[in-house]
Amino acid sequence: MVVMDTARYIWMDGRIVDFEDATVHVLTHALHYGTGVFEGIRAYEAVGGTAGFRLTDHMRRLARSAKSYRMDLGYSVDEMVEAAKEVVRANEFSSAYIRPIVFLGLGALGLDPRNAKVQVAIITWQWGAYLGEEGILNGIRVKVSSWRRFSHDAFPNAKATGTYINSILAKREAVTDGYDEALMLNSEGSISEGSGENLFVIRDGVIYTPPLSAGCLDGITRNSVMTLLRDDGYEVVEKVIHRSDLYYCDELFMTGTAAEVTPVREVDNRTVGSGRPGPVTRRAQEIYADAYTGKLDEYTDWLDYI
Ligand code: PPE
Repeated sequence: MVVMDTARYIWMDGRIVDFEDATVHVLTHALHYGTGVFEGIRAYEAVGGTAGFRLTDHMRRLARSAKSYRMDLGYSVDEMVEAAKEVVRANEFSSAYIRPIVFLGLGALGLDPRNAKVQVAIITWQWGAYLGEEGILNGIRVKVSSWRRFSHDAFPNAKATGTYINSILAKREAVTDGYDEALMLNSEGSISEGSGENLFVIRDGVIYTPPLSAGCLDGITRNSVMTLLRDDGYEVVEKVIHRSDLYYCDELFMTGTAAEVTPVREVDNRTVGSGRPGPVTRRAQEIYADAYTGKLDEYTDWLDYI
């Protein structure tokens, strides 16, 4: 999946180090308890040069995630943005996936980690189509997982490393059963999100997505796509979505930094719409790509040039 040897340099605790030197100790608190927060950002070749798409917004979310877990990031959002740029430049990437991570290191084990040192790293690598080239072109097959999404009142709405074991259970079940991706219900039984993506449903020309209270991540791609589609004249509604809504809809797609806009062609062995990516999905893919490549003047604020 991730071709780690393409990145020669990693930013770690304030400086660029060689790939081989970006290591941690086995007593790292986050290894034992999942006490980390992270981000995923893509940088693209855009009009005017390589640019991180909503890089600053991602670093803001990282700072919020850290705060919610009482971790002192130790760098400002601007410093984190600069560090991300620095590591992409050091690796001479013209496009890249960027992974900042903030985690508790050495100094304490046990559940009161006040003495554990906060460590910060920014890794970058080349990451192709998250759900496969074929998936982004023609759509993926998903199944509703038997694993529920962790409840929104059990964890802050943050991107924390530890919570991903819930997504991994769902993803592995889906892949083992022959599907591309898992969709998770929340504890109330309504649709929350995919293992690593938000979800959009289209019916009779209206676009629906679950509200944050359904327990989904406050996705930056979700937010971008909602804005772009609304500005394009579509009605986009945040609404509780049930499993059967997926069976009766015209189109379905998933969004995420890694997944971008990925069409869904089948849910629980039922064909979605015509079985081919529909017009709204195609339009969402098109305007999202135009936005991240800097082709739309209205959204150039979303680009942080590297
Ligand atoms: N929900 C989850 C659970 C999630 O992990 C992601 C991103 C999203 C929604 C979409 O969020 P955003 O990227 O802000 O639009 N998943 C990241 C990591 C995936 C991974 O496998 O690692 C990503 O897309 O970078």
